[in-house]
Amino acid sequence: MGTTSRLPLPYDDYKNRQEIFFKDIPKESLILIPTNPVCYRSNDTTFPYRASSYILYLCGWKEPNAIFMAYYKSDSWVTSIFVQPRDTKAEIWEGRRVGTEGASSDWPIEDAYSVNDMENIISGQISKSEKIYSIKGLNESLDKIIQSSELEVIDPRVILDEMRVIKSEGEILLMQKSASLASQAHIEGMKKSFSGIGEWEIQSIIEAYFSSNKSCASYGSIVGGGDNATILHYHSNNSVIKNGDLVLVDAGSEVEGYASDITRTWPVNGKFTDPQKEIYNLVLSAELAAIEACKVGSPWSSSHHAASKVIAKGLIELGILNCTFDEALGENYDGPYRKYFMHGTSHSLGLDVHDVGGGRQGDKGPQRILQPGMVLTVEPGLYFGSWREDIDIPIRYSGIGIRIEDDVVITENGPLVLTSECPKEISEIEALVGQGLSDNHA
Ligand SMILES: [Mn+2]
Repeated sequence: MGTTSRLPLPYDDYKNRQEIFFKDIPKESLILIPTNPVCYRSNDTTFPYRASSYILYLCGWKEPNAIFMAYYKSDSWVTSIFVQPRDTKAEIWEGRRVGTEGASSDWPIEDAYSVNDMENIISGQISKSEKIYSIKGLNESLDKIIQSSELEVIDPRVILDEMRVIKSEGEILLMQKSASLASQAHIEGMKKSFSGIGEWEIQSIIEAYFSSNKSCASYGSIVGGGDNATILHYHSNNSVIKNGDLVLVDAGSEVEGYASDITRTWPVNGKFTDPQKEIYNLVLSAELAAIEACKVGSPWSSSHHAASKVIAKGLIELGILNCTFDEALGENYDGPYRKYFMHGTSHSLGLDVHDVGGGRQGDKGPQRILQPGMVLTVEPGLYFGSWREDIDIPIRYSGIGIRIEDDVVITENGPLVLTSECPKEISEIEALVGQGLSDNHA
């Protein structure tokens, strides 16, 4: 029969992570890391299950109702996991389970217990401990047991987040797979676009590509045609895209838990208009400058500052802003260019699409310095919603929304773009759009 899951990374990678994690934990502590709860969509039907990134990171466990536990005994840390036990009746309905035997033999964990025994076993461990390291709010039963102990509870994410910021070679390989898959999916979307296509149809082309490769979307795909591209988290995807309009597609896949995150913007009829070209090339220059700024030793904000400078200068040149460069940029990069470029340029990418480890270390710590193995997105954009009453823009740019986003690894040899298979030059895009259509759309 065999197990229903397998480890995406070598067994020893998980063991090493656990060891590094334990180094920061006092020996009289009990570690309890619950996974995500199952979420209901409607009545008794659930959303597709996704384990917590922390439990995936520590031991690769994908099934729900699990808790990773560790405590110090004699002279070493003992790792264990609570899992759903084998249960023919439940498995007939919900699917096969790894069970306790499978967990302790094939996963990087010494002992495995049934989750049905958690109260007794955890209470027993609590009585031998002085502190608890746990993540609250994911497992109600666990929270109750912990609360009744009256021990100090410390959030282990402070330690785990810093570990997760730097990706291993194995993780970067998985992220490269995820990025390549999403790049190909965007190319499929470009090839099958035509005037009058529905946003939902482009969404389905891209997501079909994910599922046909045993992957899934790492977040809700954004497909916005025309003015809809000027709404940053547009999710309706229910409008028809007119001849002459651009479509902005922000969609990424997940491979073995690791996310990719790509945005491309293309004309559905295959030809950029002059005003679209002007804005597109400005965003592209900003994106290229921001990627170049992704260097070891530079502050986290380097990519955003590089993109912002190009955008501010370009907006003046196009007559959209009527002021000096310094005024356009503002003292703290908060000048009027922000009316059209409202978001940040980069976020961390990893097990979570908006991964842990943002611009600062901890909440109020110093700005993070870019180091080899960090993976971040670079995604400047410009948005001229015709519906916006708060901005004044030349009519030729009204209704244009453009974002270009790639995934970048920081390396000693400069930025490595994981999404480089996905074209972004105007000539490359124009050559692709509509090329995969059958005759009735050509
Ligand atoms: Mn992103």
